Amino acid sequence: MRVGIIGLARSGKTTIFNSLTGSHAEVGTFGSREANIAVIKVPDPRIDRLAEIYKPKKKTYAEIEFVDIAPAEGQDPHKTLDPTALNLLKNVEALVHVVRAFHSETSPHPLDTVDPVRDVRLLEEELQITDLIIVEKRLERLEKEHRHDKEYELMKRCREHLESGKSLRSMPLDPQEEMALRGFTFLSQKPLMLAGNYDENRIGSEDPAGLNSIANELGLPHIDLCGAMEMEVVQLPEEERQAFRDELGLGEESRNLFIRTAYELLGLISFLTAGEPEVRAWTIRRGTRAVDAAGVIHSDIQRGFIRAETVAYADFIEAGSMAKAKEKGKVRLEGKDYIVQDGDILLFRFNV
Ligand SMILES: Nc1nc2c(ncn2[C@@H]2O[C@H](COP(=O)(O)OP(=O)(O)OP(=O)(O)O)[C@@H](O)[C@H]2O)c(=O)[nH]1
Ligand SMILES: [Mg+2]
Repeated sequence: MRVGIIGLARSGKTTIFNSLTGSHAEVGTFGSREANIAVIKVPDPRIDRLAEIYKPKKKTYAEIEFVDIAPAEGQDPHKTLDPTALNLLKNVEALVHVVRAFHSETSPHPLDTVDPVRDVRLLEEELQITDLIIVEKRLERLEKEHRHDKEYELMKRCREHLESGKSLRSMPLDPQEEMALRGFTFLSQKPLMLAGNYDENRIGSEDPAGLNSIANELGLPHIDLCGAMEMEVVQLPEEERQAFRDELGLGEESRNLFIRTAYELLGLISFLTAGEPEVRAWTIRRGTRAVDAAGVIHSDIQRGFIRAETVAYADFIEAGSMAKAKEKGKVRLEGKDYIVQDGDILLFRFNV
């Protein structure tokens, strides 16, 4: 699972990237052209528990790769995306928009004033326009070929939707249309979460920046944090972190909380595989069919899919072992179209 971190210049993207991944990428470089990339493990007590039971050779957590995008130097300060960024974002499955709500004289906002609601609207618009350009090109092409088919109708709907100032993620699609759009990797269709980056003294007060209301208006999930402080904490030696957090009244380790929240808010779930060689969590989007989940492990398993032997994590733990879970009738055989649930322990039967 790959997540892109986007936002206006100097909104604290790299700072938050560092605090999430424990990296030490340079902050305040004002548009360094290097994207920062790091992989983190998603904390998951279910994996720890399954590993105690199976004593596997290998224990593998779900992973999220964060890509920290840097806006190009010298470009329009209202913009966050350039060809390099667009290229990187093609392959991300979800987006975190870092919205600046902190004030800093040494590192001023590129638009001079701190106005999170404006920034959210700006970036939404940028994503929509980026998609609209692709849609229009495609429509031109289809018209030239006199193809007034289903795709043509779908593209026209996309155009209308985008032109009315809405992102594609809010456009209802049936599974066939979903498939038809997949190849375009539309940015405004990717799940997006807002991360409000606050001054330390304002975090926790009642919606100081209006982010709550804009998030609600646009139907976007949203969290608040203080990037600068989180980064400081993460870069401390582990044994000093808690004392520092207590001193600042920061509460529990918010890095893990952020990761789990991001995971949920972005509509991600894990299915599990368990055996002696490996206990492992795999990331999928909520609503994924069993046959597509199989493809996350290997395309052969997807191609040759027969059935998925399925047991819910809680049922498995309650039964105590796979044999007992079977005895109790908790292990089901599911077909291709079964919608995989968070925590399903799956064993795929396939034939290639
Ligand atoms: N006070 C305060 N300053 C912050 C916070 N987060 C980031 N900063 C400062 O803001 C400046 C920009 O932070 P970066 O993390 O480099 O921002 P960015 O979005 O990656 O910037 P670009 O990559 O240049 O677009 C730095 O000087 C940070 O120290 C915060 O939560 N509070
Ligand atoms: Mg940066």
